[in-house]
Amino acid sequence: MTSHLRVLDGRSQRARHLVPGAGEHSKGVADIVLGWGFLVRDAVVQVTETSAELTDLRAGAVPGVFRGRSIVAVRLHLLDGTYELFRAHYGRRDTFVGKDGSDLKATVGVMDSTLALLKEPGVTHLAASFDTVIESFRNDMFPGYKSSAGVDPDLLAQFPVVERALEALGVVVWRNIEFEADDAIGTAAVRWVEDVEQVVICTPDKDMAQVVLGERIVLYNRREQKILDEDAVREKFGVGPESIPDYLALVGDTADGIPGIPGWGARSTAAVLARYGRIEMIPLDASEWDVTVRGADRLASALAENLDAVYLYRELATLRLDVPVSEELADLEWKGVERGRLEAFCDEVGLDPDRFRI
Ligand SMILES: [Mn+2]
Repeated sequence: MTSHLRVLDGRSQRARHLVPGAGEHSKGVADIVLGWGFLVRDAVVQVTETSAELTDLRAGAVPGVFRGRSIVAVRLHLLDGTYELFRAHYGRRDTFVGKDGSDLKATVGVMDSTLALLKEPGVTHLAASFDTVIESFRNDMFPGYKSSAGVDPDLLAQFPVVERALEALGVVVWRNIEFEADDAIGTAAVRWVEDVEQVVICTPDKDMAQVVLGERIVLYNRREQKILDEDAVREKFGVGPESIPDYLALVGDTADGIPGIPGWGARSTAAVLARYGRIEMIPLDASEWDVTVRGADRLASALAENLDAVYLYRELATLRLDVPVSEELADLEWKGVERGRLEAFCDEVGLDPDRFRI
Protein backbone atom coordinates (compact mmCIF):
# COMPACT_ATOMS: atom_id res chain seq x y z
CA MET A 1 0.00 0.00 0.00
CA THR A 2 1.47 3.37 -0.96
CA SER A 3 1.20 6.02 1.60
CA HIS A 4 0.15 9.60 1.90
CA LEU A 5 -2.15 11.91 3.79
CA ARG A 6 -4.50 14.26 2.09
CA VAL A 7 -4.85 17.66 3.70
CA LEU A 8 -8.06 19.46 2.92
CA ASP A 9 -8.08 23.22 3.31
CA GLY A 10 -10.78 24.15 5.79
CA ARG A 11 -10.60 27.85 5.05
CA SER A 12 -12.26 27.33 1.72
CA GLN A 13 -14.52 24.51 2.86
CA ARG A 14 -15.71 24.78 6.48
CA ALA A 15 -13.75 22.10 8.29
CA ARG A 16 -16.58 20.74 10.39
CA HIS A 17 -18.76 20.16 7.38
CA LEU A 18 -16.29 18.24 5.30
CA VAL A 19 -17.42 14.79 4.51
CA PRO A 20 -14.73 12.17 4.95
CA GLY A 21 -15.11 9.59 2.23
CA ALA A 22 -15.64 6.29 3.95
CA GLY A 23 -13.84 4.33 1.27
CA GLU A 24 -10.69 6.34 1.79
CA HIS A 25 -10.11 5.04 5.30
CA SER A 26 -8.20 1.87 4.77
CA LYS A 27 -8.13 -0.58 7.62
CA GLY A 28 -4.40 -0.35 8.20
CA VAL A 29 -4.58 3.37 8.66
CA ALA A 30 -7.66 3.19 10.82
CA ASP A 31 -5.63 1.07 13.23
CA ILE A 32 -2.97 3.74 13.46
CA VAL A 33 -5.35 6.60 14.09
CA LEU A 34 -7.96 4.63 16.02
CA GLY A 35 -10.46 5.45 13.34
CA TRP A 36 -10.18 9.16 13.94
CA GLY A 37 -9.53 12.03 11.61
CA PHE A 38 -7.39 14.93 12.63
CA LEU A 39 -8.02 18.64 12.66
CA VAL A 40 -4.97 20.75 11.91
CA ARG A 41 -5.94 24.33 12.62
CA ASP A 42 -8.49 25.09 9.95
CA ALA A 43 -7.79 22.07 7.83
CA VAL A 44 -9.02 18.54 8.12
CA VAL A 45 -6.42 15.84 7.69
CA GLN A 46 -8.05 12.93 6.06
CA VAL A 47 -6.17 9.69 6.17
CA THR A 48 -6.29 8.10 2.75
CA GLU A 49 -3.48 5.57 2.93
CA THR A 50 -0.75 4.64 5.37
CA SER A 51 1.75 7.43 5.66
CA ALA A 52 5.20 8.17 6.96
CA GLU A 53 4.04 11.77 7.31
CA LEU A 54 1.46 10.80 9.87
CA THR A 55 3.71 11.30 12.90
CA ASP A 56 4.88 14.70 11.65
CA LEU A 57 1.37 15.88 11.14
CA ARG A 58 0.20 14.50 14.44
CA ALA A 59 2.48 16.83 16.36
CA GLY A 60 0.34 19.83 15.46
CA ALA A 61 -2.90 17.98 15.00
CA VAL A 62 -5.98 17.65 17.12
CA PRO A 63 -7.70 14.29 16.84
CA GLY A 64 -11.30 14.40 15.74
CA VAL A 65 -14.12 11.91 15.80
CA PHE A 66 -16.62 11.33 13.08
CA ARG A 67 -20.07 12.45 14.12
CA GLY A 68 -22.43 11.49 11.35
CA ARG A 69 -21.01 13.15 8.28
CA SER A 70 -18.89 15.73 10.13
CA ILE A 71 -15.61 15.60 11.95
CA VAL A 72 -15.48 17.11 15.44
CA ALA A 73 -12.41 17.82 17.59
CA VAL A 74 -11.99 15.47 20.55
CA ARG A 75 -12.83 17.15 23.82
CA LEU A 76 -12.60 15.10 26.99
CA HIS A 77 -15.11 15.96 29.70
CA LEU A 78 -14.49 14.61 33.19
CA LEU A 79 -17.44 14.71 35.54
CA ASP A 80 -17.10 14.93 39.31
CA GLY A 81 -19.85 12.41 39.99
CA THR A 82 -19.78 12.85 43.76
CA TYR A 83 -20.37 16.58 43.45
CA GLU A 84 -23.18 15.98 40.95
CA LEU A 85 -24.84 13.54 43.34
CA PHE A 86 -24.72 15.98 46.28
CA ARG A 87 -25.93 18.82 44.08
CA ALA A 88 -28.88 16.80 42.81
CA HIS A 89 -29.79 15.49 46.26
CA TYR A 90 -29.94 18.93 47.86
CA GLY A 91 -31.22 20.78 44.80
CA ARG A 92 -34.80 21.92 44.38
CA ARG A 93 -36.09 19.10 42.24
CA ASP A 94 -38.95 16.66 42.12
CA THR A 95 -38.78 13.65 44.40
CA PHE A 96 -38.42 10.19 42.88
CA VAL A 97 -39.08 7.01 44.81
CA GLY A 98 -38.01 3.62 43.51
CA LYS A 99 -39.99 0.41 43.39
CA ASP A 100 -38.66 -0.66 46.77
CA GLY A 101 -39.41 2.73 48.34
CA SER A 102 -35.82 3.99 48.14
CA ASP A 103 -35.00 7.62 47.38
CA LEU A 104 -33.95 8.13 43.73
CA LYS A 105 -34.11 11.92 43.56
CA ALA A 106 -30.34 12.40 43.26
CA THR A 107 -30.01 9.53 40.79
CA VAL A 108 -32.59 11.00 38.42
CA GLY A 109 -31.05 14.44 38.87
CA VAL A 110 -27.58 13.22 37.87
CA MET A 111 -28.99 11.32 34.89
CA ASP A 112 -30.88 14.41 33.69
CA SER A 113 -27.89 16.68 34.15
CA THR A 114 -25.51 14.25 32.41
CA LEU A 115 -27.83 14.00 29.41
CA ALA A 116 -27.98 17.81 29.36
CA LEU A 117 -24.17 17.90 29.30
CA LEU A 118 -24.07 15.38 26.46
CA LYS A 119 -26.37 17.65 24.47
CA GLU A 120 -23.87 20.52 24.74
CA PRO A 121 -21.74 20.97 21.63
CA GLY A 122 -18.29 19.42 21.59
CA VAL A 123 -18.79 16.78 24.29
CA THR A 124 -17.23 13.83 22.46
CA HIS A 125 -15.57 11.89 25.28
CA LEU A 126 -16.82 11.60 28.86
CA ALA A 127 -16.08 9.77 32.09
CA ALA A 128 -17.71 10.21 35.49
CA SER A 129 -15.65 9.72 38.64
CA PHE A 130 -17.22 8.80 41.99
CA ASP A 131 -16.16 8.50 45.62
CA THR A 132 -17.76 5.09 45.82
CA VAL A 133 -16.32 4.89 49.32
CA ILE A 134 -15.92 8.42 50.69
CA GLU A 135 -13.10 7.33 53.02
CA SER A 136 -9.79 7.11 51.14
CA PHE A 137 -6.08 6.71 51.89
CA ARG A 138 -6.15 10.33 53.11
CA ASN A 139 -8.28 9.37 56.13
CA ASP A 140 -5.39 7.21 57.33
CA MET A 141 -3.09 10.24 57.11
CA PHE A 142 -5.26 12.67 59.05
CA PRO A 143 -8.22 11.92 61.34
CA GLY A 144 -9.97 15.22 60.53
CA TYR A 145 -10.17 14.53 56.81
CA LYS A 146 -13.67 14.51 55.31
CA SER A 147 -15.58 11.28 55.80
CA SER A 148 -19.03 9.81 55.29
CA ALA A 149 -19.96 10.65 58.89
CA GLY A 150 -23.06 12.82 58.87
CA VAL A 151 -23.82 12.21 55.18
CA ASP A 152 -27.52 11.53 54.61
CA PRO A 153 -27.97 7.71 54.35
CA ASP A 154 -30.47 8.24 51.48
CA LEU A 155 -27.67 9.96 49.57
CA LEU A 156 -24.99 7.39 50.44
CA ALA A 157 -27.30 4.58 49.29
CA GLN A 158 -27.48 6.11 45.82
CA PHE A 159 -23.77 5.89 44.95
CA PRO A 160 -24.00 2.34 43.55
CA VAL A 161 -27.33 3.14 41.88
CA VAL A 162 -26.23 6.28 40.08
CA GLU A 163 -22.99 4.64 38.94
CA ARG A 164 -25.01 1.96 37.18
CA ALA A 165 -27.44 4.57 35.87
CA LEU A 166 -24.67 6.49 34.12
CA GLU A 167 -23.24 3.30 32.65
CA ALA A 168 -26.70 2.60 31.23
CA LEU A 169 -26.47 6.02 29.58
CA GLY A 170 -23.27 4.85 27.90
CA VAL A 171 -20.90 6.80 30.16
CA VAL A 172 -17.66 5.32 31.53
CA VAL A 173 -17.73 5.32 35.35
CA TRP A 174 -14.77 5.24 37.73
CA ARG A 175 -15.55 3.82 41.17
CA ASN A 176 -12.88 5.06 43.55
CA ILE A 177 -12.34 3.15 46.77
CA GLU A 178 -8.75 3.74 47.91
CA PHE A 179 -8.32 6.96 45.91
CA GLU A 180 -10.77 9.83 45.56
CA ALA A 181 -12.83 10.87 42.54
CA ASP A 182 -10.56 13.93 42.21
CA ASP A 183 -7.43 11.77 41.90
CA ALA A 184 -8.85 9.78 39.00
CA ILE A 185 -9.96 12.98 37.26
CA GLY A 186 -6.51 14.54 37.67
CA THR A 187 -4.84 11.35 36.44
CA ALA A 188 -7.00 11.26 33.32
CA ALA A 189 -6.53 14.98 32.62
CA VAL A 190 -2.74 14.87 32.62
CA ARG A 191 -2.62 11.52 30.84
CA TRP A 192 -4.67 12.63 27.84
CA VAL A 193 -4.12 16.39 27.59
CA GLU A 194 -1.74 15.95 24.65
CA ASP A 195 -4.19 13.74 22.77
CA VAL A 196 -7.24 15.99 22.79
CA GLU A 197 -8.11 19.55 21.93
CA GLN A 198 -9.22 20.27 25.49
CA VAL A 199 -9.87 18.56 28.81
CA VAL A 200 -12.91 20.00 30.58
CA ILE A 201 -13.21 19.07 34.26
CA CYS A 202 -16.81 19.60 35.35
CA THR A 203 -16.51 20.69 38.97
CA PRO A 204 -16.60 23.83 41.12
CA ASP A 205 -14.02 22.23 43.46
CA LYS A 206 -10.98 24.44 44.08
CA ASP A 207 -8.50 21.61 44.63
CA MET A 208 -8.88 20.59 40.98
CA ALA A 209 -7.39 24.00 40.03
CA GLN A 210 -3.92 22.45 40.55
CA VAL A 211 -4.13 20.56 37.25
CA VAL A 212 -5.40 23.47 35.14
CA LEU A 213 -3.06 24.04 32.20
CA GLY A 214 -3.39 27.09 29.98
CA GLU A 215 -6.61 26.60 28.08
CA ARG A 216 -5.85 22.90 27.56
CA ILE A 217 -7.11 21.69 30.94
CA VAL A 218 -9.91 23.86 32.33
CA LEU A 219 -12.51 23.67 35.06
CA TYR A 220 -16.15 24.11 34.13
CA ASN A 221 -18.63 25.21 36.77
CA ARG A 222 -21.85 24.10 35.12
CA ARG A 223 -24.18 25.74 37.65
CA GLU A 224 -22.61 29.15 37.02
CA GLN A 225 -21.75 28.36 33.38
CA LYS A 226 -18.18 29.53 34.05
CA ILE A 227 -14.91 28.21 32.62
CA LEU A 228 -11.78 28.53 34.75
CA ASP A 229 -8.60 28.45 32.64
CA GLU A 230 -5.09 29.14 33.96
CA ASP A 231 -5.45 32.93 33.76
CA ALA A 232 -8.75 32.70 35.63
CA VAL A 233 -7.13 30.52 38.33
CA ARG A 234 -4.43 33.16 38.85
CA GLU A 235 -7.07 35.87 39.00
CA LYS A 236 -9.27 33.97 41.43
CA PHE A 237 -6.63 32.67 43.85
CA GLY A 238 -3.79 35.10 43.26
CA VAL A 239 -1.50 32.13 42.54
CA GLY A 240 -1.09 29.69 39.66
CA PRO A 241 -2.06 26.00 39.57
CA GLU A 242 1.42 24.96 40.80
CA SER A 243 0.81 26.73 44.14
CA ILE A 244 -2.76 25.54 44.76
CA PRO A 245 -1.84 22.66 47.13
CA ASP A 246 0.31 25.08 49.18
CA TYR A 247 -2.51 27.62 49.13
CA LEU A 248 -5.04 25.08 50.41
CA ALA A 249 -2.60 23.83 53.06
CA LEU A 250 -2.15 27.36 54.44
CA VAL A 251 -5.69 28.73 54.05
CA GLY A 252 -7.41 25.41 54.76
CA ASP A 253 -10.27 23.76 52.94
CA THR A 254 -13.36 23.20 55.04
CA ALA A 255 -14.98 21.03 52.35
CA ASP A 256 -12.19 18.47 52.73
CA GLY A 257 -11.53 18.92 56.46
CA ILE A 258 -8.14 20.65 56.08
CA PRO A 259 -7.86 23.18 58.94
CA GLY A 260 -5.11 25.43 57.55
CA ILE A 261 -2.64 27.50 59.57
CA PRO A 262 -3.89 30.09 62.11
CA GLY A 263 -3.96 33.62 60.69
CA TRP A 264 -3.27 32.63 57.08
CA GLY A 265 -6.19 33.97 55.09
CA ALA A 266 -6.81 34.05 51.36
CA ARG A 267 -5.20 37.45 50.80
CA SER A 268 -2.05 37.05 52.86
CA THR A 269 -1.48 33.53 51.53
CA ALA A 270 -1.88 34.66 47.92
CA ALA A 271 0.57 37.53 48.45
CA VAL A 272 3.21 35.33 50.10
CA LEU A 273 2.86 32.43 47.66
CA ALA A 274 2.85 34.78 44.65
CA ARG A 275 6.34 35.76 45.82
CA TYR A 276 7.69 32.40 47.08
CA GLY A 277 5.72 29.79 45.14
CA ARG A 278 6.00 26.88 47.54
CA ILE A 279 5.87 26.65 51.33
CA GLU A 280 9.49 25.53 51.72
CA MET A 281 10.64 28.72 49.99
CA ILE A 282 8.93 31.00 52.55
CA PRO A 283 11.50 32.32 55.08
CA LEU A 284 10.50 31.44 58.63
CA ASP A 285 11.82 34.80 59.82
CA ALA A 286 9.46 37.57 58.68
CA SER A 287 12.30 40.11 58.61
CA GLU A 288 13.63 38.22 55.57
CA TRP A 289 10.36 38.58 53.66
CA ASP A 290 10.57 40.89 50.67
CA VAL A 291 6.83 41.03 50.30
CA THR A 292 4.66 43.35 52.35
CA VAL A 293 1.90 41.53 54.20
CA ARG A 294 -0.01 42.70 57.25
CA GLY A 295 0.90 40.77 60.40
CA ALA A 296 3.94 39.18 58.77
CA ASP A 297 5.59 38.39 62.14
CA ARG A 298 2.51 36.59 63.38
CA LEU A 299 2.15 34.66 60.10
CA ALA A 300 5.79 33.60 60.01
CA SER A 301 5.74 32.34 63.58
CA ALA A 302 2.46 30.47 63.05
CA LEU A 303 4.04 28.79 60.05
CA ALA A 304 7.23 27.93 61.99
CA GLU A 305 5.15 26.42 64.80
CA ASN A 306 3.06 24.29 62.43
CA LEU A 307 5.59 23.07 59.88
CA ASP A 308 4.81 19.37 60.25
CA ALA A 309 1.10 20.09 60.00
CA VAL A 310 1.38 22.31 56.95
CA TYR A 311 3.32 19.73 54.97
CA LEU A 312 0.77 17.09 55.92
CA TYR A 313 -2.07 19.39 54.82
CA ARG A 314 -0.29 20.00 51.53
CA GLU A 315 0.04 16.30 50.93
CA LEU A 316 -3.68 15.90 51.64
CA ALA A 317 -4.46 18.69 49.17
CA THR A 318 -2.19 17.31 46.46
CA LEU A 319 -3.92 15.16 43.87
CA ARG A 320 -2.52 11.72 43.19
CA LEU A 321 -1.94 11.43 39.47
CA ASP A 322 -1.13 7.73 39.44
CA VAL A 323 -4.59 6.23 39.80
CA PRO A 324 -4.90 3.00 37.84
CA VAL A 325 -7.27 3.95 35.02
CA SER A 326 -7.53 1.00 32.66
CA GLU A 327 -9.40 2.64 29.76
CA GLU A 328 -7.84 3.99 26.60
CA LEU A 329 -8.96 7.42 25.42
CA ALA A 330 -10.99 5.82 22.63
CA ASP A 331 -13.00 3.90 25.25
CA LEU A 332 -14.27 7.21 26.64
CA GLU A 333 -15.96 8.27 23.42
CA TRP A 334 -19.67 8.58 24.08
CA LYS A 335 -21.51 6.56 21.49
CA GLY A 336 -25.06 7.15 22.66
CA VAL A 337 -27.44 5.77 25.26
CA GLU A 338 -27.43 2.01 25.56
CA ARG A 339 -31.16 1.66 25.18
CA GLY A 340 -31.52 -1.98 26.25
CA ARG A 341 -29.33 -1.51 29.27
CA LEU A 342 -31.17 1.67 30.23
CA GLU A 343 -34.55 -0.02 29.95
CA ALA A 344 -33.38 -2.95 32.08
CA PHE A 345 -32.01 -0.57 34.70
CA CYS A 346 -35.15 1.58 34.78
CA ASP A 347 -37.33 -1.49 35.02
CA GLU A 348 -35.31 -2.84 37.91
CA VAL A 349 -35.36 0.35 40.03
CA GLY A 350 -38.76 1.63 38.94
CA LEU A 351 -38.15 4.60 36.62
CA ASP A 352 -39.70 5.49 33.27
CA PRO A 353 -37.01 5.00 30.58
CA ASP A 354 -38.78 7.43 28.23
CA ARG A 355 -37.79 10.24 30.56
CA PHE A 356 -34.16 9.78 29.47
CA ARG A 357 -34.42 10.31 25.75
CA ILE A 358 -31.76 12.41 24.06
MN1 LIG B 1 -12.08 17.77 46.13
